Amino acid sequence: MAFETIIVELEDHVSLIKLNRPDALNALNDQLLGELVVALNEAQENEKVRCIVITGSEKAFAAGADIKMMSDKSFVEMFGSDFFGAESDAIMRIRKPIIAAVSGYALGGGCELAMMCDFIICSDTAKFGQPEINLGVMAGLGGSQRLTRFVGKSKAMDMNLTGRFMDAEEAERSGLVSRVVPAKKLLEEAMSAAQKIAEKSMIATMAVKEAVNRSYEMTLREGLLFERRVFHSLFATEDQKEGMAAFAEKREAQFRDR
Ligand code: CO8
Repeated sequence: MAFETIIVELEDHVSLIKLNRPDALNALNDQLLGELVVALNEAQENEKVRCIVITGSEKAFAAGADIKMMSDKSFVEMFGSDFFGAESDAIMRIRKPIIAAVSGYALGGGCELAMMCDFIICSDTAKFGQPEINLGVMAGLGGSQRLTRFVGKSKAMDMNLTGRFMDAEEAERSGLVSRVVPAKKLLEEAMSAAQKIAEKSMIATMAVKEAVNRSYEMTLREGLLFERRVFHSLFATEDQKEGMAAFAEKREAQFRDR
C-alpha cells in the first residue's frame, strides 16, 4: 500500500516508520493512524522485521490528535465511531518491540502514541505534554492512565491539569523516557537499540514484551507467576539451548527463532 502520511523504510531487520504530516506537526488524523496501523501490521507479518521504530520530524514527533478534524464532531459521532479506539487497540496488539524516537513536540495524542510504544528514546529538544485541558477536553489515549503509571500521580495530575510541557531532562528523571540523546544522534541511537534487539531470539523478545506489559494488568503475585511460567516455557525453545551453549563456548549465539 502506498502511504501518504507516513514513510516506511526497512533497514536490515528494523522497520522505521516516520510520521509525515509536516504542515500539521504530524497531528494524528484518521488517515495517519490508519496508515500507521497498516504499516505496523505489515511489520508484524514480515519475517524480516524484528523490531520497529516510530519517529517524527526534528520539530515534532506528533503535536496531538488533529484538532481541526475533531473540532466539529458531536458526542454521538465520537462515541458511535469509538473514535481512535480501534487504532489504539490495533497498536497494542503488535507483538514485536516498538521504540518511539521522539524529537520536539510529543503532545496530547502524540505523547500518548509514544507511550503506547515499548520504550521512548528522546532528543534533548523533546517536549512532552497533555495540553488537552487547554482545549476544554482531556486526554483520551492514555494520558490520564499510562502517564500516571509512568511518572506517578502528582506529575500526571500536574501535566494533565495545567497542560504544561515536560522537557527531556524531566522526562528522563521521571521515568517517562529511557534515554536522552543529542538531537542529531536520535535516530542513530534508536536504530542501534533496535538493531541490538533484532539480534535476540524473537521468541524471547516477544515474551519479554508480553511479560512487562502484563505487569500493568495484573497483581504482583499473578504477574510473578506469569513471568516464571513464561521463563519455564522458554526452555522448550532451541534458542534457549543455543543461547546457553554459546555462553559456555564463549561465542556469539546464532538465534533461529525456534
Ligand atoms: N492539530 C491540528 N493541527 C495542528 C496541531 C494539532 N494538534 N498542532 C499543530 N498544528 C498545525 C497548526 O495549526 C499549524 O498549521 P497552520 O500553519 O495551517 O496554521 C501548524 O501545525 C504549525 O503549528 P504552529 O504554527 O502552532 O507551530 P508553533 O511552533 O507556533 O507551535 C505547538 C507548536 C506548541 C505544538 C502548537 O502547534 C500547539 O499547541 N499545537 C496543539 C497541541 C495540542 O493541543 N495537542 C493536543 C491535541 S488534542 C489530543 O491530542 C487528544 C488526543 C486524544 C484523542 C482521542 C482518542 C479517544
